[in-house]
Amino acid sequence: MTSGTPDLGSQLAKIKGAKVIKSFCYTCPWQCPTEVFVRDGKVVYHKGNPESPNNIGSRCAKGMASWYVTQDPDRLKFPLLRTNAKGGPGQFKRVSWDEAFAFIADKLKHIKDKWGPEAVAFTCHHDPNSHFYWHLLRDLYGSPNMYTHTSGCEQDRRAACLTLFGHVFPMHDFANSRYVMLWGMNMLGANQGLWESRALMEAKNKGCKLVVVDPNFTETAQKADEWVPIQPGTDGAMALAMCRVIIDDNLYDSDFVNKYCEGFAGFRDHVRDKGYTPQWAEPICGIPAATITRLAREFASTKPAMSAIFKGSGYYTNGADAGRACYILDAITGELDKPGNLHLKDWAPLAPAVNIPEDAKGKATKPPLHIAMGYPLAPDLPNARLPNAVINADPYPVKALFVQSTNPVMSDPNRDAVQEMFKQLELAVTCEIYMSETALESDIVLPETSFYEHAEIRQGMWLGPEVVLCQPAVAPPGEAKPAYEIVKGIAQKMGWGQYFPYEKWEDWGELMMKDIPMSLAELKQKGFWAGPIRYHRVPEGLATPSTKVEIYSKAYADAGFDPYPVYRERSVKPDAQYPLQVTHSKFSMHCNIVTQNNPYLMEICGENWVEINTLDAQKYGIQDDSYVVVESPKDQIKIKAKVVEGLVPGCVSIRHGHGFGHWAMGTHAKGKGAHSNNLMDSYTNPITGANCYNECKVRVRPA
Ligand SMILES: Nc1nc2c(c(=O)[nH]1)N[C@H]1C(S)=C(S)[C@@H](COP(=O)(O)OP(=O)(O)OC[C@H]3O[C@@H](n4cnc5c(=O)[nH]c(N)nc54)[C@H](O)[C@@H]3O)O[C@H]1N2
Ligand SMILES: Nc1nc2c(c(=O)[nH]1)N[C@H]1C(S)=C(S)[C@@H](COP(=O)(O)OP(=O)(O)OC[C@H]3O[C@@H](n4cnc5c(=O)[nH]c(N)nc54)[C@H](O)[C@@H]3O)O[C@H]1N2
Ligand code: SF4
Ligand SMILES: [Mo]
Repeated sequence: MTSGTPDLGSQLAKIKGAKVIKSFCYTCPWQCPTEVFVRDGKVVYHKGNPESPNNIGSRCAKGMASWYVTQDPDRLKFPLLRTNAKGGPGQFKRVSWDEAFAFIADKLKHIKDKWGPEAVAFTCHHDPNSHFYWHLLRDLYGSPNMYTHTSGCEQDRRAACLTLFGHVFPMHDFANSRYVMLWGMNMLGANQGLWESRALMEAKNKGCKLVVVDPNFTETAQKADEWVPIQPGTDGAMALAMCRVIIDDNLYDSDFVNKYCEGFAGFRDHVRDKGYTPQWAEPICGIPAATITRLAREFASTKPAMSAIFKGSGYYTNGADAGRACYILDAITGELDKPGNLHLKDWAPLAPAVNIPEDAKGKATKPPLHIAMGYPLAPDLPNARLPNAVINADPYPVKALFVQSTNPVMSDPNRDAVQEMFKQLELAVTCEIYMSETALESDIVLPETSFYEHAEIRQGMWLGPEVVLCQPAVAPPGEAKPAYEIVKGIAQKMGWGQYFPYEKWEDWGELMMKDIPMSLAELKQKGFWAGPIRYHRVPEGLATPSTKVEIYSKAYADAGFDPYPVYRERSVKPDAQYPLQVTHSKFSMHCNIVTQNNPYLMEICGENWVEINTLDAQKYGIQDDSYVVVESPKDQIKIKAKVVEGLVPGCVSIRHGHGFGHWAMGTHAKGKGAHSNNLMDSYTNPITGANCYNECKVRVRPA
């Protein structure tokens, strides 16, 4: 629904006396600002906040269906303590919050005494209010191991952005672009910000050329001017060959590279010395040399332009340098942080919600896990290596894991290893809204509130600096609590209650907003604060060690890696026994492992499937819409097959999100679809620590 469109739903809700609460949706990580209409304690209607630049009033199907979470009888309602031995699905008894807090505090004290604070790690996905846990476990307790699940997500992209641009999460200024090249980034399927998807299509309507490089003919590829059906795991070769053409044809921006880039001359020699030509790349990528040459020339001579990645070029052991190479296209053409480019957004100056005095801070005696594991360049924990730390005390013992809003048993590669890890942990605490597969492996399960039931103030995912707010709209189910109350409860049992003095969420909300030019009261009325969009930050100096775009990375050289991106083959390639390459992709109608207990979304998309090309389907006797067995050297699954034309022959695309016991207690999710994460082993990108879900070969046969 856009502003200006007659909005009968909201008029009706107002007539019927509903209260309107400004909030945001957190069904997927893009947190669209919303208006939630509440009457008699129930969500009766909700829509996008029409004033917000993030979604301009619109929402996606997942967001629209998300109100169900407030009434889902399968939600966790009480703290649950495990009563049976670890190693099988948990049996639990209801305990009071007081007992739960005391149990956790006792274990934490014991673990710190025996193993040190670094034996406790924390991980999360959507990180709803996770910073409260960090104040407790990092600042006071002293663990350096506060992580998120990024290695399962955009870890390669994040590492490339940090290395080259000193920026953790650039946005995309599609609206002003005239040439957009997306490497495996499915904006219109697995949507990122709704404003980004809209801006991309509006730019296209104004004549922007959209090129999608992806083995799969995705929703975005279907809307593109050109689909480049690349062989999986070979983006690095194509991007480096494009760089070579741009350099050899003198199409690079010499002023920009001289002033603002570190190591351009060395890079020019590097791509020549290594022989990275389109002719070299053709047999690797399966893309004709003439096409690579033409795309390079088009890209470099159309301005403004953007070459962007998300996870498509990642998920392989060679994904780190592939990502760097795709972004170096932006750097050498001088297409960075100007209108229409990759955008090095400013962050809002949000202050901490909790201030722990220096003299109260706990001290770690060991380095953070990612450093100790040998991944100094990893922007987050290489979480496929965490089972090894827990099971083998390598690099040092890890005894406790807090898991909030993430489901590693379902989401990380090699489910066997993840389950074994949970078996070995002395303390596994899962903070969830459902009895997830990970909760089932835990010692204690804490019911958290959903974004309809708690407050949160966070950075907005828009071009300018932005703050977005969600506010409690309805009461939580049972005794579910928000993270800020859970942390306060544990802290009190640890003897640290005085550091969490807030009585209501507005108390910490005021603290967070102190440097934002908007009061908390105004934020509650409006739902967001947005500052001005700025461009042209490169000449001001970037947050890299040299303050320039680091095409040459000294950090890489110091860590023993190639300072310039190189192309190497990935680790696992199909062979005679397992002739098909696995790739993964997401559903437009679901988000990850979050939405499969929603009956409305399950009605549209009730199970996941594997896509296979017509030629391969013929070869292996696979019928469309029939069930097949997908078998890797490690495991096998039974899953529905979709026979498609638009997929590079020789690879399959497994749609992610359903399957396994998922959720153990979710009526609508249980038993639907198949879970592919035990097909692959625990491959980790050697530079960034990213999970390599696509390092996996399979064979397929009718079930
Ligand atoms: N509707 C919906 N929206 C979502 C999500 C969701 O589950 N559903 N999830 C959210 C999250 S957590 C994320 S991280 C983003 C994900 O956003 P995307 O990364 O855009 O989503 P994926 O579907 O995982 O896309 C991966 C794409 O990479 C392609 N690919 C695989 N191998 C290669 C390769 O070697 N080279 C290239 N060029 N492409 C390759 C796949 O075919 C697939 O199209 O979306 C977010 N938004
Ligand atoms: N095979 C394969 N594996 C993948 C992917 C893939 O494409 N293929 N995608 C990867 C990507 S990009 C990502 S981002 C990860 C995502 O994997 P995870 O990090 O596991 O995150 P999600 O799947 O988003 O959500 C996990 C849990 O959060 C819970 N949850 C939802 N809302 C809340 C809340 O408000 N509070 C709390 N406490 N819990 C909540 C849900 O019940 C769910 O169990 O998976 C990765 N794994
Ligand atoms: S894009 Fe994400 S945050 Fe926005 S409405 Fe959809 S699910 Fe919610
Ligand atoms: Mo993700």
